[in-house]
Amino acid sequence: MLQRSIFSRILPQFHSANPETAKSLLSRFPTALLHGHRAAAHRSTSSLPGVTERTLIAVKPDGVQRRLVGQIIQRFEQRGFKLVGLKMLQVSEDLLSQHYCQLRTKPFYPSLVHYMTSGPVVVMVWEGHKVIQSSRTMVGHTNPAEAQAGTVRGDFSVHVSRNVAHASDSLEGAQREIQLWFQGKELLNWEGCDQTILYEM
Ligand code: DAT
Ligand code: MG
Repeated sequence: MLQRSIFSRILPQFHSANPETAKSLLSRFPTALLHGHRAAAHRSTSSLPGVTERTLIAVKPDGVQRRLVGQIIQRFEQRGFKLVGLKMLQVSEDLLSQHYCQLRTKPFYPSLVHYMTSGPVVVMVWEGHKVIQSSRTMVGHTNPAEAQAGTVRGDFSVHVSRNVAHASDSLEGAQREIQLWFQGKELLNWEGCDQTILYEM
């Protein structure tokens, strides 16, 4: 219906000058496009194994300060992953200590906390086939000096203490981090109209 209304709006002359022509054209508008969202709903991706895998991606304070949020989101969108949660927040030390609970004994932990609480972060949940593994590859090596060009860290950062983005590193890690950063109601289950193009259904 959305497509039908857009079609009607961009060609108003059909309606005013020749309503019958407009009606005829609309009736021939491709069913798959006209009812794309319904078709996708019928062939839900949720039945495909692994397609609803989710991961937590965060743009760290340096990434927000350097106005990299849009470019990082764009990489995940253009890859074909689906954004199901997004928010900006100032992280508390408590949340951060839970997030990085495995690093509490590391010598760099105090400076990591200082850096991560120095300004807002943008935290997201992305969904798709093997999104955890793929997003780790897209974000790149922990140490930007070793990160491949083409990765977020390899393109936008130089030092391990300011590596721009976070990506969950395993299924267990992703589930734990998503629950830590998001309430269930903040995550949206929605059918993308491109799912039948991205996946063999
Ligand atoms: P990753 O973020 O790639 O999962 P990690 O979980 O080992 O890496 O470490 C979390 C963050 O801690 C990392 O993104 C940056 C910081 N960090 C890791 N090693 C560091 C080091 N040697 N010096 C300073 N910061 C470090
Ligand atoms: Mg990690």
